[in-house]
Amino acid sequence: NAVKPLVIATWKTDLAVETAAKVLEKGGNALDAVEEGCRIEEANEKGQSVGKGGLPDRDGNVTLDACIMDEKGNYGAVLGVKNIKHVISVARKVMEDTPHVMLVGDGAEQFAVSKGFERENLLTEASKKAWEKWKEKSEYKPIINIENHDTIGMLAIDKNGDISGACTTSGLAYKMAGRVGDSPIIGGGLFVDNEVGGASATGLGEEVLKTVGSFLIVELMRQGKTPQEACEEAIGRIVNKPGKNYKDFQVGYIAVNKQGETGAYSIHEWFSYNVYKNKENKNIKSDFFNK
Ligand code: SD4
Repeated sequence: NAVKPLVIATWKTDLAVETAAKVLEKGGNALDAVEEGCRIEEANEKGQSVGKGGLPDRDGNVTLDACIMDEKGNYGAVLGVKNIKHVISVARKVMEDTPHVMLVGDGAEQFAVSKGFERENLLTEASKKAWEKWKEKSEYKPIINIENHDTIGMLAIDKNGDISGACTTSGLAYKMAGRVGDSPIIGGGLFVDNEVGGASATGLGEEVLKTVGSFLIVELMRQGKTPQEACEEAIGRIVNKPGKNYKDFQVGYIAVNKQGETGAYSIHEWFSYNVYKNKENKNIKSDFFNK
C-alpha cells in the first residue's frame, strides 16, 4: 500500500516539485520527473545556489555539479561544469549515452555541447555583484541556509513504484577553483536503491562526503530504520564526532522509503523541504538537532 506517486525535494521548491508531480500524475516515470523538476531550479536565475545565477567560485567562475540515479541503480554525474545551465540533463546523458558515470570540467562541457546543449554565461549581474562585494574581504565562510533556498536534491516514486533521484548545485559560494562537494557524488549528495528507498543532502558537502551520508541513510533504511530515524542517525554521525564544531555549518537530509514514508533532519533550524503526495504539494519545516 505504498504512497505513490510521490516527490520530495530539499528546500522550498514548490514549482520544481509541482513540475515533477505533473510528470508522474500523467503516468511518466520517476527519472523524467526528477530531471524535469530539477531543471526548474537550474533555470531560475534568482536562486543563487543552482544553475544559472549561481554564486561563483572565488575566481568568479560559476561551476555546476549534478548527478542523477535511476531505478536500475544506474548513475551519471558531471562535476565543475562551466557555461551549461541544465547540468542535470547532461548528467543523464552521461548515464545513458556513455560507458562512464562521471565527466568533469572541460570534458563534460564539450560532451554537453556535442549533445546539443548551448553554452551561455551563467554569471548574472546579481551574482557578479555579490562576488565583487565578497572580494573586498575574501573571507571564506560557508553560509547557513542561503535564502532558505539552496541546492536541490529530489527523489520521486512513480505510479509503478519505481524510485529515481537527482541533485544539482552551483556548490558553495566562493569555493576554491576546482572544489567539488557532495552533490554530484554517488552516495554523498544522492543515493537511490529501488528495493529500499532514496536519500539526498544539502549543506556543507565536505561533511556529507566524510560520512557518505546518502548511502548511509539508504543502508540504515535497509536495516529497518524509518526514513526519519535514518536521517537523524546520519546527522548524528556528523555532529557527534569529538570536537566537531557543527555550530558553523548546516547539513540537511531528506529520505523516502519504498512504502512512500518520508523523513528529513538537519543540524540547524530553517531547513525545509517540499513533499508532494496524495495530490498535495507542501513545504514542511524540518526537525533539527541544535535546539
Ligand atoms: C556543496 N552541498 O557543494 C553543496 C552545497 C549546498 O546548500 O548544498 N548548499 O557542498
